[in-house]
Amino acid sequence: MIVTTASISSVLSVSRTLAQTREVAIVDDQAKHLIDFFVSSTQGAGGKGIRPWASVQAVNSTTDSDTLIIIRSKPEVDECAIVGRPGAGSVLELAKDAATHTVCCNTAAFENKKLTIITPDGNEWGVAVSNNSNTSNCRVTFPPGGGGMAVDDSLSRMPGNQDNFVGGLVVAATVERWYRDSDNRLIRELDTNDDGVIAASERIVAAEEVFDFQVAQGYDADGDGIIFDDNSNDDEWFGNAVGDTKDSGRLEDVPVDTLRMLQIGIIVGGVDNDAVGTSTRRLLDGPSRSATKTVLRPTIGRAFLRNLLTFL
Ligand SMILES: [Ca+2]
Ligand SMILES: [Ca+2]
Ligand SMILES: [Ca+2]
Ligand SMILES: [Ca+2]
Repeated sequence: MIVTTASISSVLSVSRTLAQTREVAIVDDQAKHLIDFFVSSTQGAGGKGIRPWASVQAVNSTTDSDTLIIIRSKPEVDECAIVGRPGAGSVLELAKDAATHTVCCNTAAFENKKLTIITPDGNEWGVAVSNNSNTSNCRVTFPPGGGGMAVDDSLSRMPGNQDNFVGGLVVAATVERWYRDSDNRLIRELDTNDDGVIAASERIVAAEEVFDFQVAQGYDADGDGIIFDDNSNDDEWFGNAVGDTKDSGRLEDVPVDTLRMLQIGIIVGGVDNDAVGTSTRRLLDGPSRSATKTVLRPTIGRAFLRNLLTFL
């Protein structure tokens, strides 16, 4: 009897282990697919005059998941040079000459479209929806005006004087926003019709059972070609250590164009009825995440911003 009982329990234990191994493999596979997707997405962000440091933006939370914003130029719309800011208000004048007149003065290309307005060095930018594009005088308007262009502050890094955009570029762009909601879902918002509003159809659930989503930004602050990482508040990564702030340690006053890499991390969970107790995991500077009867698997990917090669 004793031998039999021991045999049965060891068989049970083996099958429990197999089930857990299988669950871990499935969850790891899901996490890997998501991370591979984010690494290639962020490496391909930007384009045209949108610099990498403008095209991938992270909104860091110290208590919850982060938000990742990816801005991409539209390949089918030409970028246009800004030649003036008539009236010092919400109107920009674009280049017109024999070759580009029909492109840069094209109402259909710029009216009611989300545009990225970029300073000549690419280090300051505004994202705004133009409500009017005038074919005859080649001007685009960013309402409501009243002294300046109205931009989406959450995406923009505006110059002190909007005249500094003159000499820069206007680029048609799409904006994707990724975040995790309170139901452990990874959400993607994409304003496909460019009206500045996210409709229900423009919000999709990309993955479920996502227990955390974290983004860290790597800067080569001292220009030595290395992004120093010791998982602290005094390295060259922002968002990799609990309590990280940009103005702690060596990232204080770091220029925006020293952004070189991202870390994108995700904790994916899978139901595991054989699991005993509560599993707890933490990722980068995120909070501890706990779940019962669940396998929690953290995965991190690193993306080198490929478009930098164009600008260095
Ligand atoms: Ca974070
Ligand atoms: Ca919309
Ligand atoms: Ca460095
Ligand atoms: Ca750090």
